[in-house]
Amino acid sequence: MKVFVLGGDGFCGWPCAVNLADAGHDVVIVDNLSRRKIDIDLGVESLTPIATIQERLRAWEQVAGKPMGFVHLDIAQEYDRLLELLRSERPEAVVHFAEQRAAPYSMKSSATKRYTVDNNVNGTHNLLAAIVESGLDVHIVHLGTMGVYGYGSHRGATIPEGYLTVEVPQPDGTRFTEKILHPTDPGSVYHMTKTLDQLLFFYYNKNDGIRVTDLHQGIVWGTNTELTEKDPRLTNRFDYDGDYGTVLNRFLMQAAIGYPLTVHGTGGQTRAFIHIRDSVRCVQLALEHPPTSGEKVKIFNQMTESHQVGDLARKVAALTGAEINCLPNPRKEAIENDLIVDNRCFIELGLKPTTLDDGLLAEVVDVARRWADRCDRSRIPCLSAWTSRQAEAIKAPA
Ligand code: NAD
Ligand code: USQ
Repeated sequence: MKVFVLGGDGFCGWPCAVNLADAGHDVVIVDNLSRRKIDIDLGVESLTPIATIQERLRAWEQVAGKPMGFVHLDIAQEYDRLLELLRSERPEAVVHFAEQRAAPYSMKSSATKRYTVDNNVNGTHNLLAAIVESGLDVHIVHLGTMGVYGYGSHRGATIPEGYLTVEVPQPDGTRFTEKILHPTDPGSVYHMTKTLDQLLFFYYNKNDGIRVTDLHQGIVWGTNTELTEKDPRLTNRFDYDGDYGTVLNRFLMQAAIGYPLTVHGTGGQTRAFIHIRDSVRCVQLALEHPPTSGEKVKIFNQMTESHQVGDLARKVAALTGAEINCLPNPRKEAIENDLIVDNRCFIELGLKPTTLDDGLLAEVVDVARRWADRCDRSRIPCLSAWTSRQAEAIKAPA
């Protein structure tokens, strides 16, 4: 099928685009290359050397024997071009990765808060409005986040796949049950944009019958897939800096260069994780199992394991001999939380998860140690603070 991959030059989008092309789909990447520009603004680079999008596409054509399309377009700013592209290419599905995805970057300043809201909310809304205006029946597969449910206490309850069944008491003492979107509890401006996306999907699905699958994805770890390993020019990015690096990949890189693992607070935060290979597979499964006409938004929890940050640090330390450093937390977040997640939709569709135990060591040896000399140690600390109180705490001498 013809598929647009919005944000297909990014960390999750690139291996996904390559995988869909390999599976025989006719892939067009749509990206404004803003992520590469943010690297330049921040003065950081992916730990792995990444080729330009043009080199990536040339390499893919040589490896696969057929080309992938690319359109340089800003989905949040260029509505008319987006509409025209939909009309001319008539995709059957659009996978939507094209958002500013770092929570710390979104909390850096009022400028980055405003950019994150403008970019993410406008981009998603433009896509929905353009699909309606085009009159096409396009299935949207959106990359959302587990963070929409929040990381406060769920009092031991299992987080369902998007919808919660509630009982509503009536004045006459009777009760009725209702399935509602799970209440949201975002922990950053970035996470808040994902909760707004959810409402946009809910509305356009109800009003216009747009078919949507919203993937509530956990923290992605790892770097490459079998396909991106086929040519050095296909190598995926690996972020390690204090804004874009996510916790487990940061710990793996820190262990590789002998930098004490940067645990925020006591490390009692529990989060959901998924390997990049499984993320790619889940997107393909979601595309191949679209909602039927008239079906409400499908929501899948795209994660395979939950771990406490402190436990992850201890696991990586046991594997590598790294030291652990508990730092003042730059974020305003619960010191500790429970996280039990229902992810049976993907398991029932046949996902075979890559576990931490299977993949950690390979990632340290093959990626983090291999590229260790490209790391700029001065860019490791997380300096984006959630409030002035956190800013003071991270500045205070240890
Ligand atoms: P990324 O920053 O590496 O990639 C995002 C891509 O989208 C970039 O190539 C960027 O240039 C592009 N983009 C951003 N705004 C755009 C716009 N207005 N128009 C066109 N292109 C635009 O991020 P990622 O890690 O690949 O994440 C992709 C998606 O998956 C995001 O929506 C993110 O919220 C979600 N997600 C990521 C993770 C993770 O751990 N990386 C976890 C859960 C969910
Ligand atoms: N943390 C540390 N040390 C570090 C970095 C982070 O202890 O060096 C802690 C944070 O304080 C937080 C947890 O690790 O408690 C997770 O942080 P993260 O940066 O790995 O992940 P997060 O900010 O939640 O965002 C990432 C992606 C985002 C995605 C989200 C999925 O950047 O795009 O939506 O993971 S989820 O966490 O499930 O909401």
